[in-house]
Amino acid sequence: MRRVSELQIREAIANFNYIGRLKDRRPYGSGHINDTFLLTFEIGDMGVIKVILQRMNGEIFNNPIDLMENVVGVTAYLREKIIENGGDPDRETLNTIPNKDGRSYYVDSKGDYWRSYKFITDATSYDQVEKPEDFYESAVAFGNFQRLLADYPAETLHETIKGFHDTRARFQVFKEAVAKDVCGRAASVQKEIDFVLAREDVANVFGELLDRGEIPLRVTHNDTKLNNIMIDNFTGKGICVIDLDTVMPGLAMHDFGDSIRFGASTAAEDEKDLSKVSCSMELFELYVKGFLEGCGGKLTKKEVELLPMGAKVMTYECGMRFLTDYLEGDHYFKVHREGHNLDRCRTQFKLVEDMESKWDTMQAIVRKYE
Ligand code: ADP
Ligand code: GN1
Ligand code: MG
Repeated sequence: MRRVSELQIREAIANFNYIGRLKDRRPYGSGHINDTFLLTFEIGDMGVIKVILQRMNGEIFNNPIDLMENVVGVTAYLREKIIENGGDPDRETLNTIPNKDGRSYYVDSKGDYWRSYKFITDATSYDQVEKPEDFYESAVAFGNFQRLLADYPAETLHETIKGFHDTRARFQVFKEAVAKDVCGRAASVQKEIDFVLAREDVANVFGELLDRGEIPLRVTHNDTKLNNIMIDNFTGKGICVIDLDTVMPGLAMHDFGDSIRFGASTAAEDEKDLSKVSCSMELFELYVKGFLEGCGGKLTKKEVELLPMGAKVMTYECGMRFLTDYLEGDHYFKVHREGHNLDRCRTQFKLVEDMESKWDTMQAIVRKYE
């Protein structure tokens, strides 16, 4: 995606319904997809207020209007549920700030789409688990999110990225990337390529179960990494699920699995020293417990049984996506150094291997909470 220019940022700021004097503006967060800024305004003598401004990634999300329709629909629905439950709708769900025409997005003169959210105060999004309790609370919150949306009219949701977690289809895309080898990088990563090819069964497992009607589609988040949840700085509760770009019909096991891949790892997603990377069974167990509590009995026996498989499939898929992007010249995920996507791919494959060696333990843990 083209770098965002100074002029574009100024234009966007001028076109949202903000008041007060802009005091500070800085790039924010560590998401791999959108360009996020934190703006601080001073409103007369009333003090300062922060907001989030984002340029949406128009290459990845090619229909930002549909996407924002999903976000507005889901957040309005959640808002009502939160109010019913006596919660604070300004902190417990995202709230869009309209542009000057009253729309939930602004299109700038370069054709890029922007949106703005109220800033969730006194809460943190973590890139790695610092306290195990935070991970447990994030599990409860992601489980809750799924439960709260259980009756959301799924047919009104647009598919913002086609086949987002269709691992079978991603396997084919990966093979094409290897065959084309546009950057001439394939020979240097044969070991990683072989790792993917040797596990085609992992790519197929959920597609086959869906084909046979053995698992249900639900409204899911589809990008449940730890930094997509805000943890309250005082209570330690997971108060708000953010990054709603990929809320679509999907699999409960994917939401569970993506959290494990990112949060139960003992190292960062881009750690270069693979000896530091493993899947913590303590964190895995905490997440199983929290997620099932949050889901409140909504999952079928089969879905619960398949949770370890969800962790393995999502970790494998993510590693394959990083490797595909590396082979294609790093056009999808933001990279901050040479070989960044390859480093990320390697941590994911190390995690998959580690899960394979701990498979019986993972299954035994899930059985404890069935
Ligand atoms: P990406 O798709 O690039 O990951 P996100 O929507 O997840 O974009 O935003 C990136 C980061 O910005 C988040 O991880 C979080 O730290 C921060 N963030 C996003 N929205 C808010 C918000 N409403 N309040 C506070 N922080 C936010
Ligand atoms: C991206 O947007 P962000 O940074 O929360 C990606 C996820 C990957 C993740 C890997 C829309 O998530 O699917 O699992 O990076 N989101 C999209 O860290 O592709
Ligand atoms: Mg994010």
